[in-house]
Amino acid sequence: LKGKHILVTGGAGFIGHHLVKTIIREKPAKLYIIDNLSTGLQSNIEDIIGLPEVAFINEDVAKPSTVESITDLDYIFHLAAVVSVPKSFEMPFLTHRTNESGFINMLELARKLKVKKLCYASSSAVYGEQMQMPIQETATLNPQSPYGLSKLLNEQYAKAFQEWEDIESVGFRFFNVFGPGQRADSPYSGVISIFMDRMQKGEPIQIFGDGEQIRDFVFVDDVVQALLLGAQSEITFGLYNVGSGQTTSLNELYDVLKNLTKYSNDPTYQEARKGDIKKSAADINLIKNQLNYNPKFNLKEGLAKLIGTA
Ligand code: UD2
Repeated sequence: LKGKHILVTGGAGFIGHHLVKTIIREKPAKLYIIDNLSTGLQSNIEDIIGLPEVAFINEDVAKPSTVESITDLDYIFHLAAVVSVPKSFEMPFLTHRTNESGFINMLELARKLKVKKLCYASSSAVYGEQMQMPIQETATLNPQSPYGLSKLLNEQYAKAFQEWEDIESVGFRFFNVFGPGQRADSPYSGVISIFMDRMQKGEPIQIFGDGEQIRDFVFVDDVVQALLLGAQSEITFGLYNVGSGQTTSLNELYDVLKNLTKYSNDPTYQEARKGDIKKSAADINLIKNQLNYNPKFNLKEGLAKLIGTA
C-alpha cells in the first residue's frame, strides 16, 4: 500500500480505525477517510486526521457528493454500515440506505476511478441459521434480518459488477469481531465489550436466550490482516469467512470474562433477541488456502490484549 491512494469508509469506527492505523504505517500517498460519526468516534483517529497525507470526509457514505472530491484511488476498504441486527429491525430504511445505497456509491466510485480492488465488510449474517457447522462459504444463504439481507445484496451487486464492469472485489463475511476500541456504550455493540464494561463497573448482565448460542469471536487485528490480504490478492471476485476458526458459547464467554475481571454476580437470562442466530461457527479454510490468512489470536489471547495484559 506504499505510495497508493486509499479510501477507508467507516474509518472512525471500531474496525476502521484499526485498519487506518495499520495503513498509515505503510506510507500511502493519500488516505481518504469517510465517516459521518454516527457510531464512529473522531477521537479514534484524532492523531491520524492531522497528517498531511490524510483527508477526513465527515459525510454520509450513501451520498454521491461525499466522494466528489476524490480523484485518484487504488483501493477502497468499505466498512461504513449500520452494523447491528437489532437496529436493522428498528430502522430498516436507514439500514437499506446506508448499507445498500452506500455500497452502490462505492461501486460507482470504483468504476469511475478504475480502482484495483474493492474490499468490503460482509457478514456471517448472510448465512442465518444453518444446520451444518462449521459454515462454509458454499452454504445456502438465508439472512434473517434487514442487516443480513443488506449484506447479501452487497455481495450480489459485487458479483454483478465484476461481470458487467470488471470491478474486482473481495467481500469478507466477518463473524463476531472484538478488540480494543469497540464501543460499550450502546446496546447494539458487541457482546464482549458490553460484558467487559459491565463487569468492570460491577453492573448487572443480561444473557439473551439460554446462553448456549455459539459464536466465533475473532480479534480485530486478524480482521485487519484479512482485509489487507484481500487488497493485495489477485482474486477478481472473492467472498470469505473471517473468523478465528474456534467457537465459544455465551455461557462459556461469561465464565471466562468473570474470571478475568473478578466479577461475582450471576447473569439474568432473558428472552432471545429477534433474529438471533443459535449457532455461528466459521470454516476458515478457504481464506487460509486462497489468501494465506493466518489468525494470530484465539479468544484468550485476544482478551489478554484487550485488557492490556498481553
Ligand atoms: C454479530 C454482529 C453482527 C452480525 C451478526 C451475524 C457484532 C456486534 N454484531 O451479531 O454485525 O454480523 O453477528 O449474525 O459483532 N447478547 C447477550 N447480552 C448482551 C448482548 C448480547 O446475551 O448484553 C447475546 C446476543 O443475543 C447474541 C450474542 O450475545 O446471542 C452475540 O451478540 P452480539 O450483538 O455481540 O453479536 P451478534 O452475534 O448478534
